Amino acid sequence: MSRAQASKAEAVRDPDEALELYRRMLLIRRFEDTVQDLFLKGEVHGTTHLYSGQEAVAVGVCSVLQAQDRVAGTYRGHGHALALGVEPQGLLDELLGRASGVCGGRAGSMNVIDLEHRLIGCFGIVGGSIAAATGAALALKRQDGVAVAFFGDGATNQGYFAECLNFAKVFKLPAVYVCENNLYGEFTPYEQVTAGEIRARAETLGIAARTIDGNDVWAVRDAAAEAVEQARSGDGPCFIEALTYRFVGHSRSDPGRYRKPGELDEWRERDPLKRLRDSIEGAEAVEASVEGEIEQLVENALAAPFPSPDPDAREFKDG
Ligand SMILES: Cc1ncc(C[n+]2csc(CCOP(=O)(O)OP(=O)(O)O)c2C)c(N)n1
Ligand SMILES: [Mg+2]
Repeated sequence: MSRAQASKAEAVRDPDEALELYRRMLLIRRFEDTVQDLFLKGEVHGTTHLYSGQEAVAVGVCSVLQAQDRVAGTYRGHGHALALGVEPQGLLDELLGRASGVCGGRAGSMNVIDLEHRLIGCFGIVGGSIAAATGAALALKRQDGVAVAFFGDGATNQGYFAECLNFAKVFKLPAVYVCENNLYGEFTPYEQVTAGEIRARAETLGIAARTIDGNDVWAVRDAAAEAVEQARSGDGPCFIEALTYRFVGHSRSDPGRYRKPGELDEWRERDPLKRLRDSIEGAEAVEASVEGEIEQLVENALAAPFPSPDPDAREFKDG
């Protein structure tokens, strides 16, 4: 059986769900390409940390969440936001510092919050999302909700990580910890700064943990469905280590010269979008529609007004 046939055989999945997962991943990819273009034109204020390459993680996890659940993302958070259904126009306007941005143009790329779409925040502090989601899980315990923390491999070396996982386990909190292991913390290969297996750090606390292929959206979705169900049922927190890779530099100024020779090409072979595309019908129509959407987003964002310079003026809805 060829690889394409094998992936087609696996695709006894709901075709509508497959298309929706593809649409969301593609929206994130094209959104990030567009942010980079706009950044180079001087339109994006502050810095950016793009999510390109890691789309399957946010999309797979967020696809199994319910309305009462909550998510904390990182500074690489455009993907987390879009996977949750944050309006792409509001997000792009935010990055361009416009009053119509989801935070009134005052948060920029790294600190987006959109409570209406379950996003309790994106955090510039490495590991901040772990603490925020743990706190949310404490509240959600009474509301049948689950809190998800997305964070990187580097964040597992922060004090928050040990403190919060311990707290969540002891108090059986409905939290799902999703470590996006993209092999680097900023410019440092993770194995140079991380002792042992990341997953084992959760396991040693008695937290159910697994390592999955984070570039396979179905693997992510299935692992997340199980973890979220366990957390919701009152059995306490779960941990997922999703192995993935970022296709671009850490942030705007990083050409990624520390990558091992051939590494980027190898991971591009495992591009989560390509892998899903091989197994679905109707991808072209989705691609045309996302392309049109992106063009419109850019036109609207560039034409949108900036906020008032008055720091007390609030153009956005206070959550
Ligand atoms: C507490 C803290 N320390 C250092 C930094 C600087 N910093 C920003 S991103 C980053 C690397 C984090 O790596 P990882 O957690 O693997 O996430 P990734 O960037 O790979 O998504 C560092 C050290 C920070 N923002 N916050
Ligand atoms: Mg990392």
